[in-house]
Amino acid sequence: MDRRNFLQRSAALAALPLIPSLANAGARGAAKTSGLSSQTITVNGDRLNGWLAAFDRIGRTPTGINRVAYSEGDLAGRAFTLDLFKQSGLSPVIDAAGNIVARVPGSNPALKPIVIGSHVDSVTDGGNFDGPVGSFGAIEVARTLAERRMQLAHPLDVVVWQNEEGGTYGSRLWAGLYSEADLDKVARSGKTIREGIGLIGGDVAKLASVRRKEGDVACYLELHIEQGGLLEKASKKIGVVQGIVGLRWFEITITGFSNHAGATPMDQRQDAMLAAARFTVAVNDAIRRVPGRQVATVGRVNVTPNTTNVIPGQVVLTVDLRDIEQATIERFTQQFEQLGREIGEATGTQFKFARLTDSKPALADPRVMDWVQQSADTLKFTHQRMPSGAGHDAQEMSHLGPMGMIFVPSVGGISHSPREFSHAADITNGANVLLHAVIAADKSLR
Ligand code: HGY
Ligand code: MN
Ligand code: MN
Repeated sequence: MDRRNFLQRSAALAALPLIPSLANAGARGAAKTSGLSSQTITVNGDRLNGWLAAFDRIGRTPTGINRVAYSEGDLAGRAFTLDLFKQSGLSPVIDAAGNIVARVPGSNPALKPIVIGSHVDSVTDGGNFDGPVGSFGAIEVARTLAERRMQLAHPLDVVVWQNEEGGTYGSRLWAGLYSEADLDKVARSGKTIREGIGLIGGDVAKLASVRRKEGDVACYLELHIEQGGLLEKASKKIGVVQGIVGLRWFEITITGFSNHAGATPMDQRQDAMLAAARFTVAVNDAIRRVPGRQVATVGRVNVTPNTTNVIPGQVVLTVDLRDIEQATIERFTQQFEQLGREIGEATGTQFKFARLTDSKPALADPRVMDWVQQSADTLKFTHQRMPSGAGHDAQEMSHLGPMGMIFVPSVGGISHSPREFSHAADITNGANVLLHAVIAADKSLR
């Protein structure tokens, strides 16, 4: 199904009849999970993909999807998502961190919750699938369980994390992986994290109330598009994620001296742009010189005064450094700082390194990988185990309990782009694997 008729599956599919609230499923004596055989249970793929088709217009601009955290597009995306929760009989609340959380009671309230979810904020000029597939897939799983009157033993928390793209803030606030200084960092929308949390309905004064510690989560499962091309290349339907790369974002301020572009001889310049250009090439060379899967990207550059006839006096650029090994990240951090000193020396400029965000590499729990794999086998979907080159809230959630992720193919391996696309059938497959993995986790973790 191509993009055009994907969009024709209008919101009408989404406007489905309301069902009584799930929140008091227990009160209505829902059948326990020993009711229907979980073999027969499947999600409503048309409904799920209808939601995604309707969501495509939210925050869409001529250059792509812009639901950047704390922006108008994000607020609209969160409002749409809250409506989906309610349409699906869930009772969402905004926690102090600004995450959207809905709890479905389990038959044994003494058990820790199984948590499923993802995010709905996007990068600048991004796509419609990175985040919403897992967020709406989680809502669909909860709705399907209720419609089939299957109550888990564990409570089930459906979560839409805030500001995943700016550094997995919503989940880091649950896991306590942040500092007070982080809250004053300026997000892509121009608001600080602190301002953003207030804007989306959180309460910075009460962040302690969302804090969980290791063992507070029975299991975390996240459905997500692969954002790479491995599944498509291998013609596999499901990715069983083994681990998520660690990532470190630097903001580097290079200070030179603004001067006249015509009257300043070439050997008397402190050209911040020249230093930035040399540094960008040197970072790329350093990363590629060593065999491995490490990656580094200079993605954002701001030049001051950014004027044709003035030698740039300042450049602020970012580096996104990732690898599955933390030691590799540390090693390249040293190398980049050394390059800054050397290039600064050679160009008469100063390099100042600041850390924007740091997420540690995280391994999926072997049991959770097995539940995902067994679910794919039950549903007869081909699958392969694989790493995640993208960062996810799941890596922060791995500090609170056993974590696992389910990948579905990205067409052409494209993501963080308006050309990001995943087929409806693949999305439905992923949601069905999530559903069965949740049921398996519930049975095994009792
Ligand atoms: O940047 C990432 O890897 C993720 O999409 N936030
Ligand atoms: Mn994502
Ligand atoms: Mn992303």
